[in-house]
Amino acid sequence: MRRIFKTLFFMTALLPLGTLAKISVTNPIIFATQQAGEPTAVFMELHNDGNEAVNLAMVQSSQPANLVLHGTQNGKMITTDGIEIPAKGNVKLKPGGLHIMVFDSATALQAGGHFPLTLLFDNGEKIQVKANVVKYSQ
Ligand SMILES: [Cu+2]
Repeated sequence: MRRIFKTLFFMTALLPLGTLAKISVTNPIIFATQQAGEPTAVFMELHNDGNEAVNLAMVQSSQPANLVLHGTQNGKMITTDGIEIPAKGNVKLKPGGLHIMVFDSATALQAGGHFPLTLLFDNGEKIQVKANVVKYSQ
């Protein structure tokens, strides 16, 4: 009896996560900067296990900075309202394409460090990641 109760409790505890966690993130990176305030960008790969498209709607950081979702059109960066991750699909944020722009960082970002991010999706999911600060490269 006791064991059943334990098992039930365990399953119930896992259920909300199992039904919600559709988005996952791999290889989040941000380019290092020489000084505070120098614009930089975050890249990563987003995966959607769900049956419906999900949009990355907003990004925040516990570190003071101004974060904006950017796309690229005709070689120029443009602000975008959301980054769509197709159902059962992936989106790669990469230089020259979609990215998360970081303006007005209060500190310079040194290679080897981390930059904390909270990704907010329009399905209510919220994912915290630590982007690895890497040397600038194309
Ligand atoms: Cu940009």
